[in-house]
Amino acid sequence: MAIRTHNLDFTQGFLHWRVSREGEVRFDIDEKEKALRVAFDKGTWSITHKSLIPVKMGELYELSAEVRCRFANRDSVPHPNHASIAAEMLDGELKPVQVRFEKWSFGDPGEPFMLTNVGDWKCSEINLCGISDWRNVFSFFKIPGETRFMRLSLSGRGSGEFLARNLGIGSKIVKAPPNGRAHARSAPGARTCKKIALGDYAAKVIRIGDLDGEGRPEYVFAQNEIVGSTSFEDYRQISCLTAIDDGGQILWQVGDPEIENYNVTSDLPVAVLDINGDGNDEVVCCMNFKLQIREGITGKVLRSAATPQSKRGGGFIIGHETLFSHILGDCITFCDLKGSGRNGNIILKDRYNYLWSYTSDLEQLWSYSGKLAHSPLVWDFDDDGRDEVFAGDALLDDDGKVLWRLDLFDHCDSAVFYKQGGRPILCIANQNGGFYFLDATTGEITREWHLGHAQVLSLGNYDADAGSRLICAQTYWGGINQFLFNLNGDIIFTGFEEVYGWVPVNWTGDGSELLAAPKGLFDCYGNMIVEFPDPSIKGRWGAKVYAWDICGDVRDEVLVWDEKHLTIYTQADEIKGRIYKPHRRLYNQTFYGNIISEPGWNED
Ligand SMILES: [Ca+2]
Ligand SMILES: [Ca+2]
Ligand SMILES: [Ca+2]
Ligand SMILES: [Ca+2]
Repeated sequence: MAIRTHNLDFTQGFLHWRVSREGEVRFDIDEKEKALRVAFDKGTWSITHKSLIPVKMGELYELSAEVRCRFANRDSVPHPNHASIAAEMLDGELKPVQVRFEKWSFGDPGEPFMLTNVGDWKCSEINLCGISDWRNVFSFFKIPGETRFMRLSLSGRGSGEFLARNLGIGSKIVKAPPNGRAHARSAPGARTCKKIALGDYAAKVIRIGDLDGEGRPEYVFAQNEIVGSTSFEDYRQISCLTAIDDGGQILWQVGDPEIENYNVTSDLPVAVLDINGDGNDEVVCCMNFKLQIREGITGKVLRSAATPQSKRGGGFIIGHETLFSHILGDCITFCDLKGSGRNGNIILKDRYNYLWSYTSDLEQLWSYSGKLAHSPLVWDFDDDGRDEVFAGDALLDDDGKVLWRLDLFDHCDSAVFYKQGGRPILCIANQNGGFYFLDATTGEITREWHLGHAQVLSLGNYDADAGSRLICAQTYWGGINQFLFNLNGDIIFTGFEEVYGWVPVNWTGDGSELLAAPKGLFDCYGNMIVEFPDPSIKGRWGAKVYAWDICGDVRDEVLVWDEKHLTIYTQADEIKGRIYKPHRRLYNQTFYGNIISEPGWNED
């Protein structure tokens, strides 16, 4: 049912609406387009509906509109040229409703921290940037606790022209599937395989790899410290790297360990892989303005090059990163730009503006500046054997050429790629900009969802009965929610007001995957399927999780760590024969998802 609210389509002009502005802003009704038109130049504006719509906690609503955008300028510091449509949630005193929890009691979040106050509720926001012809947009949300009234508003700032018509607010559009339970029947229980007591070197950033080439993984911890701040962002550097074996013995350490340097709220430039093809994994990292390849087993520097000179770039997100003459480094991603069959290339980036590609000998190849993703998504999009790089706002060919470029609100936190009916599709989580499904050949948007601050994505075989892989997604800030999309881009499950996890785990070996959380494993519909014994959930900064095949058969173990312990959980049973073994690039480890599981079996 649609709610009857007066003059939402602006056919009676501004009757029942109240406008305000600062700077150059002009409001109009465009008779030809039958739409509201706002033209603005370095201005700020809002249009608020006068009705307070009474609502009840738990009700589901869809907010919809047709919009046309003309925001040409990509400069966006600190706020882009944009317009927004939103339903505000107001309490009994008409104050904005805040989202707070007593304590963090959920699974693994899509931000690397576990806050209990995520600010004013904002899950209904439809934020729009760039240039687009008429398109339908909508948000879908659940009324949070303490809300008594909902109020519709439009707002914008910067420079541009924005047209909107046919605003609508109505009832729910998505239903959870009736069974809402996936392949739970055959999941084995968990036992603790190893619990390693950590020293003062412990860190939220952990990397996993076979440093000595004997077949079992070792662990590298990266602590960090803030070395400088600008008005927008802290600059962080790796302060200590420590490699330990699976018995907890320190193999090597560089820098000074300090447990206060455990925490981090972003990625750090360190990654582990056999970059030179000799059978042992190396540690590739940035320390002291050097990009280094270190021998895994000793930490000895095998190769070193100055990190790139810092450059202003577009500054599209939070400003230029030029505090130091060279970059500190933010994230390292391995890929195969040459079709060598080996991941012998390195993508190094600063936090928001620039990325550079390298050979395994640390020769710089090409660079790109744009609205960067936290961690670029590398994949062979066109099946020519060479990886392309989705940088966040552009798809780059293996030689760095821009294949297409996007201009969406906010920046990309996470992306996954797949083919649906032969069509290459990229799904991205663009924070306050929303979730988008794009044709990966052209960059054309085919679906979009405005569900809150869009976070972490992972693609896996989360429900063996679903007939295809599914995409797990979360929102965080202004509300905490979990969603599940099918490959058509339909929402098939909503977990409002809680998150479960996003790291896919090949736990059963039967062809389906579960989601990792510090307390156990969830299915994709939010049911806890496996509880971990003696879970590590008391850490000062919360516990993080990851999946890796560490022991026993080819199924994944789950790593759970905080500042005190690294616990490795494995299955309570043993299986033989044909076991699921999906292909993933888990070595490109990031807090921001990007995990793509491709089906595979141990005997294939
Ligand atoms: Ca090893
Ligand atoms: Ca090697
Ligand atoms: Ca390619
Ligand atoms: Ca295993």
